[in-house]
Amino acid sequence: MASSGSADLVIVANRLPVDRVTLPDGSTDWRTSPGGLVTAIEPVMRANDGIWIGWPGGTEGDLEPFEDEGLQLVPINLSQQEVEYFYEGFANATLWPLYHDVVAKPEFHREWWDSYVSVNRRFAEAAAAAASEGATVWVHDYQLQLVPAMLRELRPDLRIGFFLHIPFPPAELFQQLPWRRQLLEGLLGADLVGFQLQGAAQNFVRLVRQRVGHKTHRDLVYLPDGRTVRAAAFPISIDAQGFEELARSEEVTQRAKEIREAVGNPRKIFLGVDRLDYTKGIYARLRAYSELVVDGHLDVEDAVFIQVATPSREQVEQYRLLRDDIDRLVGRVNGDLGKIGRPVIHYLHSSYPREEMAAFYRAADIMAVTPLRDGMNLVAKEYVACRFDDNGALVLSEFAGAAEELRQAWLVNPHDINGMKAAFLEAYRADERDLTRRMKAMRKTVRQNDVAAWAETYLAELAALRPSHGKTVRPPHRS
Ligand code: ADQ
Repeated sequence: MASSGSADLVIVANRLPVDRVTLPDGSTDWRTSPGGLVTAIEPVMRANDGIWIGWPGGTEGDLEPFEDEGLQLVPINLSQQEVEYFYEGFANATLWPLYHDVVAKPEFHREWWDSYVSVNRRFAEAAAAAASEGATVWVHDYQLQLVPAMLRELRPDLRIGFFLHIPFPPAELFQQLPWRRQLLEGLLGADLVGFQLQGAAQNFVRLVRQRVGHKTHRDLVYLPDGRTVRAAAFPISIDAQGFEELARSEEVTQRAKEIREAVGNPRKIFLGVDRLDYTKGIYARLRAYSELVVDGHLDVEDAVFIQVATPSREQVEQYRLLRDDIDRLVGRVNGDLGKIGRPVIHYLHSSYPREEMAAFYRAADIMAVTPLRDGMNLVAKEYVACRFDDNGALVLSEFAGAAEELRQAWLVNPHDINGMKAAFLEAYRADERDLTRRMKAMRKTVRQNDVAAWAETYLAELAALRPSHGKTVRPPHRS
């Protein structure tokens, strides 16, 4: 057994919750990255003096553990080849497309897999070294599916949780993977395997029964060594109150007005906000919208589409191709249909602070969230949280996890261009009463199930599985 460290709670995720920034004088510093996971986990981390293990980005090796704003961070260094094989390769060109319904073709390369195994081992070893006797270790996402079993072997005393942020595919797709059994066995190292949706947990249990041959009953897997693993759904959410407060602030109110003016004060603004990823359905969405203009249902004087796309995974071939496709589509649509000062689509390929995102959400009348497949989709929930005036319309893909909760949205099949056009028009023409009724119900859902509740529920259920085993994680201090 590896010697134990001092932390009662260890978070293991591909990325650290901070980004390295270069200051004007050339030196480097760390800035907390604004992701939802940090918001969710930070309070529990602080209450338990937790440690976060992750890759800081880049390939500058030999970074030592450090503290940033009271958080203990342990960087895992990756070589250039590991970035290419483990991160861009196996994680983002094999697993990502395979787990998202094969909307792009997954590539299978043995050297990528070897790199995935060795990087997962490095994360597991770092977790084993950081965790105290009986500690709780919470491993996150598809990049680290082998960590639970590797860690259990090193440290059987630990309580180990795993949460998958992306969909878990049906058996028919998963079994294409040459290393399917190893991945399932990797996940079975955890006590609790969490998914966004019930259906994903069921896919997992069924695969374990078929491919690994373990006995299962409902959400439980019985291992030959007497251990039981539970697979269950924990739909992730957002800091709903934080977003609402931001949206209500004077600055954001003013900025939302400026945005509306800057795009010519049209009757209605459509908005799309995504990482620039082929799973997000950006191309089909913009095509559907532009066809409404071609057909004469929408006029560029009355309506505009703002598409905000965060640069993402730019070294991966599929993402470069997507960027070119979107660039061309936007150029053509604006060239063919726009007028001076009235483009059909405003396209912003950039990342923004949370305040600016809140201003976009407040400025938009119709939010279009139309992924081809998405684990949850936090953008949909952020939009709802910002609409404190109970208006605004959400057009939401049936294939986003969020669709299971946000039933009052205009639900669409993102492969059906005509269906999407119809939903956009309905949302555009909806009367105030209809909008209010739908938004009120969705806001209630998002407020009640926020990200703090998500983290607390997950950790409580993990602790409840084997109550006599391991220490208890303290709940976050409430402000
Ligand atoms: P993502 O695929 O990244 O997350 P999503 O859930 O929509 O997708 O989260 C994106 C986040 O990035 C949101 O918080 C959004 O505000 C932010 N963002 C998007 N564009 C931005 C921009 N231009 N500038 C700044 N911020 C921007 C994965 C899964 C999802 C799952 C989450 C959480 O793919 O399905 O919901 O993890 O589990």
